[in-house]
Amino acid sequence: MSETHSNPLDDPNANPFEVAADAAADIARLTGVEKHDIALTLGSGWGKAADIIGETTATIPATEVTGFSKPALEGHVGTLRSIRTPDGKNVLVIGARTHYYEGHGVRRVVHSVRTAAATGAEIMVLTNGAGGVRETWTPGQPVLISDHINLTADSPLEGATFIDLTDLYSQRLRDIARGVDPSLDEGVYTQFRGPHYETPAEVQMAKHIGGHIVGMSTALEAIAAREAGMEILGFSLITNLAAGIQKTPLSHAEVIEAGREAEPVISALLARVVEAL
Ligand code: 8IG
Repeated sequence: MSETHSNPLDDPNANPFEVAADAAADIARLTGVEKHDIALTLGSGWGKAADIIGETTATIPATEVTGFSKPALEGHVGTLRSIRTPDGKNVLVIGARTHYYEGHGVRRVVHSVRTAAATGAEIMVLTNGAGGVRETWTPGQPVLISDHINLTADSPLEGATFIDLTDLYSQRLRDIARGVDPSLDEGVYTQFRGPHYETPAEVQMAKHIGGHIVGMSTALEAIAAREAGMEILGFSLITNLAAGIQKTPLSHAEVIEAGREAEPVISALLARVVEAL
């Protein structure tokens, strides 16, 4: 990906919270919405939710907001949208996730979350497409994230910033989601660095240490969201069973296809959950 504009977060002397405050000011100016109440990051398969949560009042290319960059990946949208729900909540929908495997550093990965907090959002909803470790799960199934294991060996926090991660994925918010769909299962999200999928042995390791979902995002974002004081709700769309759990090789095409098929159902679910928050 060629970048014509330099990103302020690439300056090691930049204060990432000041960059996020600048980004939030850009969003307020470009959307005309002074405060957002809920922020929503839409991962693979979840994109359609933006169309049914409410009325889109503004759509901004991510490249117009300080510190954001174009998404590197098919299936990801490079826009930020401001949506007004029927009951009057302002939802900031982030369709431009920067993944850790892109190699721009963890500050760039969590910039959208810090920006969401700076816009005033008290609730951060993180969604993703991921692999399932539990054999009982089937591709196309949404599951709640109950906790995570961060295998990136990195953190978005810098210095002696000791943040409590008990109840990181809020029990209160999971209960609300289950009120909408009592059949929702939940599991522990295990973030690998990627971009390769796991070996079957690595999936067995994840299983043995207590992981149920394998993915390449979300855990680092959740940590930053908690640092910023937000309450977090996490959803994974199981697009494939993890390597060795399913007997066929994994492919990005399969992941996109599973997402496409599940999209109407999980988007409707997410819209109902957002309404209930
Ligand atoms: I979609 O099986 C999706 N993302 N690490 N493993 C990891 N990330 C994923 C997978 C998977 N499927």
